[in-house]
Amino acid sequence: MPLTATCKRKIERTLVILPTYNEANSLITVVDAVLSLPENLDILVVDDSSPDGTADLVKNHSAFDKQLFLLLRPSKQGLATAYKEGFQWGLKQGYDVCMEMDSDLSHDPRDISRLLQTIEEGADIAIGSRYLQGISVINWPLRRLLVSIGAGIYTRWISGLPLTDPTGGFKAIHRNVIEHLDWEKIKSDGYGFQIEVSFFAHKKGFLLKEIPIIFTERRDGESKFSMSIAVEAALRVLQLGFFERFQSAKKLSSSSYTSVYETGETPQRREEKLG
Ligand SMILES: Nc1nc2c(ncn2[C@@H]2O[C@H](COP(=O)(O)OP(=O)(O)OP(=O)(O)O)[C@@H](O)[C@H]2O)c(=O)[nH]1
Ligand SMILES: [Mg+2]
Repeated sequence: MPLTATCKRKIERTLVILPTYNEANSLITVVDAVLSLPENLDILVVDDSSPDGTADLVKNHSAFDKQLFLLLRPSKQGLATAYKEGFQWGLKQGYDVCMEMDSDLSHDPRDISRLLQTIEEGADIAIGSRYLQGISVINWPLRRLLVSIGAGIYTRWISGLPLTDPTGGFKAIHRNVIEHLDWEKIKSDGYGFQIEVSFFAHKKGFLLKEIPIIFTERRDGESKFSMSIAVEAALRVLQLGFFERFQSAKKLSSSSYTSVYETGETPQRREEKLG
């Protein structure tokens, strides 16, 4: 559905959630870049007591407890729960939009404005895609690139999720999605979380829109990517695929489900329906 001016909605407060585990070398550069944007954004760092002292850098920043907040967890608990807790914090504080972003400078803070504009134009989730205009990834080893591209093809094929970059982690999410998503259905600890959020939001009738971004390999710190995270995501996608087939079978028998792409619903109408 083309997004039109009639779908425009106002975003007053946005929270950028930055999960961190040992990101002391890059975090403050990311924080300062986000705070310097004209949108007047707030930041929540969700740190799992990083041994490198990432949390202390947050506490010592001049914007701490004004525009920069810290959720400190006692131990490393994974990306998924970091975002889940961050979203709930954002809802309680009354933010209109919560953003997901890495703290390692792989995501360019200057792309935040375009993601937010996409939400203003009517999308419920705006996703930065590395594969919307060819391959826009800088400095990744070939093996990592092939894993990412393969994961995208596999996820689209098995689950039917219509995204060019279903594992991408640079997103703006409107609070309606956070309020209405069935969070207990989201099981992954790692990257599968990104797929699950988009999958269940799409199934619920929310409008997902991708915009092109350029992704740059981290320059500092260590990757938390692991084969176990990739396997967890692959198995979860299989389950989602079964879920999808089951839903399609139910749809054929009851004709009850229509996606937003078919109905052309506006966010306002969906809000009425979901509210
Ligand atoms: N709080 C918290 N943050 C995490 C955890 N695992 C990863 N992160 C953060 O989540 C973001 C994404 O993780 P990355 O390791 O950069 O994952 P990636 O971008 O796919 O892989 P690389 O860039 O190759 O490292 C980074 O900001 C990490 O510091 C975790 O267990 N807890
Ligand atoms: Mg990264």
